[in-house]
Amino acid sequence: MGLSPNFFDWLKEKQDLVNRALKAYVPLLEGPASRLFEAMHYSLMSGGKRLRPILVMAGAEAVGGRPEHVLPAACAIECIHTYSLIHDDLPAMDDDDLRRGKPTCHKAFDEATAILAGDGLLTHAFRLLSHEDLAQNFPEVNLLEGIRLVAEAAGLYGMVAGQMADLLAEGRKVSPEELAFIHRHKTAALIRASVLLGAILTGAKPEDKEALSSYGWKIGHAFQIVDDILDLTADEKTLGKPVGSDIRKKKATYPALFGLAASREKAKGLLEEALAALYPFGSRAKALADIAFYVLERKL
Ligand code: GRG
Repeated sequence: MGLSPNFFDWLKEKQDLVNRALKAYVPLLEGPASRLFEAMHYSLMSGGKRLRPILVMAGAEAVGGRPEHVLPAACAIECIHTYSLIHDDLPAMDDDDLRRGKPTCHKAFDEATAILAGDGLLTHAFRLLSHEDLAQNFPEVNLLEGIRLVAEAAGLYGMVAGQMADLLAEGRKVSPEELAFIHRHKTAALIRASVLLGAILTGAKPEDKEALSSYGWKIGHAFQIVDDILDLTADEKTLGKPVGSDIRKKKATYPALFGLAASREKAKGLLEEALAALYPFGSRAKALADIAFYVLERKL
């Protein structure tokens, strides 16, 4: 078992679909505030993998939904992800000059514009989650459940809290429990919410939501562990940042605490658990299974 032979063609097709939808659903307005829209689009369209929006579509598919029906929600998640990267790169946070090999938003524009671009993307995400194109295909009660899910995962029960804990952990050794808290909140919460969002909009049964939630947590944790491994081992050119930069910043990472070999083993174990959670969905979860393999094997 492993990646389907045509996985990368499939991935490219889905990435193109997301890119077209982002252009359609995120405004690029002329006028006195045009710089804001340019900055938002600069970061939004700068070559992200689109993992989270593709998970939204694959989550819908797993419970019998049509991927194109959840596109506004998929774009909303990518807006939130992009906002988090823009703010994370700011001097007050990680102070990074490069993201995906290009100048970060505050370097290409300026700090105030980058803050507002992040704010604009986060706010627009909730406009998209309540979009009439979603309301046309799904009951509004499903939209409301999706909005609640995303607000929790992006905010105080997820990413924002995880980012705070991560910043507070900088420069000192953290316990395994603290590291697990950081990973779960900062990274895994939004990844889990992406899968669940597609399923919830489509009208998933409680047992389906439980299984997809489990899958989401597992691949979310695996994603962060692999990210830490790549940061340690990949070269400067591919990542656009110095080798081991998170380690040099004395960040809480899995390899720093447990070593490289144990980190690889942990990620593999999580992949197996994620695949096991997909069993009840049969062939409808093929995309989700492929994405789990991709999370483990990715090089970028
Ligand atoms: C500022 C509230 C706030 C949160 C920031 C996302 C985040 C929290 C910090 C980014 C630091 C980081 C590198 C976290 C590791 C996980 C992660 C989000 C990696 C980047 O995601 P990818 O690889 O990015 O999906 P692409 O470039 O493909 O979109």
